[in-house]
Amino acid sequence: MFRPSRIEIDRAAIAHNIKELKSRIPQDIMAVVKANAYGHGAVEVANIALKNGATMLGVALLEEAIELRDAGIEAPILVMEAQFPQYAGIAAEQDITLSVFSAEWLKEATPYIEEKPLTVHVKVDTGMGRLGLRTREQLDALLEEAGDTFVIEGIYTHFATADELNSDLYYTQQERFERLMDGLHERFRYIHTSNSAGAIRMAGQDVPYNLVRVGIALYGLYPSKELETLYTFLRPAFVLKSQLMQVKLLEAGQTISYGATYTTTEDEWIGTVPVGYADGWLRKASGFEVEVGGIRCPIVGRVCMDRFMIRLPKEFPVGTDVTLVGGNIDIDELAAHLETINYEIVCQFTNRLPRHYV
Ligand code: PMH
Repeated sequence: MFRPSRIEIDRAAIAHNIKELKSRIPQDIMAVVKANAYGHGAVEVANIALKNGATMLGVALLEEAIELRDAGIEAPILVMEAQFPQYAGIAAEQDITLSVFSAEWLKEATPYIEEKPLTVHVKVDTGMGRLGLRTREQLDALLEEAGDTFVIEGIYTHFATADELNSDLYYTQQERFERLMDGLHERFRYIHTSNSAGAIRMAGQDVPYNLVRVGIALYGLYPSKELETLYTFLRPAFVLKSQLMQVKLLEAGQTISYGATYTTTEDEWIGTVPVGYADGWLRKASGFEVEVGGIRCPIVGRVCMDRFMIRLPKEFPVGTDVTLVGGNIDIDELAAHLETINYEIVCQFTNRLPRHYV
């Protein structure tokens, strides 16, 4: 790799986060490593998580599950996004668990399943309005359809507002789920409702759930500011760094970048940083700050495809480290500047930025 720009993933932070979670909750932990482990690297994170207490992995796509199997990972993997029934056999062959929510799907998938039965978790929609069955009749019909072709191993739902402490919907969803489950708890090996926020909120409560699906907390980030008031043990694992590629002194009246939106007002030291919007460092980051030598420096002018410029307080040598995310640059502060959430920030960086595991 020639470019100095890189994402550094702190393995010890991920191990710490999962161990700390494990010490607080009685449930088994599914490490949610979809979307390349929220940009952190799926295979690497899966291995760290499994080594430190997770017993299952969660992904969105069948492709993502196969990537983990191809890397030699043998732990159970749940695909949480719906898949078309014609791919059921491929999942069964590789011991990949799919999410299902209708008897019709099972019927359509049956001809594609050969020797090995397909393991499934039933997805229940209790208020997210996204995926899942909504009535007990639909659940009963699905259970009836299963036969020997399917192992109905689990059932689950997903909260829309677990990260909002004053949301009634969070409790309404739990009530709906329990109403639907009436008398059926023994039927399933795994019953799960919680993401990171739900897992922590339920810590210490006596709940009939034995698995949690943990994504953002694994990466050391908080699902929301409100949740940060409940627990503070997480350590972020994600750092984005680069180095100064050019440093120059411009006199007053010089313009910077496309559209010439920034003009120097005095003699200014300007540094060029080789990360741009093609790496996922968005144009909207213009006006935000990065860190050079412990000092925060403003991004001046528009972010380009491959680079952007910053105003330095003094001359720095070419090759000086620049921190874009992590260290003194809090990811939630960047998220606020970009009018988004930390989840979207870590997912947005493209594969042009190499991931280094430190
Ligand atoms: N379970 C399901 C079904 C999910 O979709 C997600 C995250 C998680 C668990 C983990 O959530 P956490 O990262 O808050 O712990 N899914 C998404 C999503 O679809 N958009 O943002 C996060």
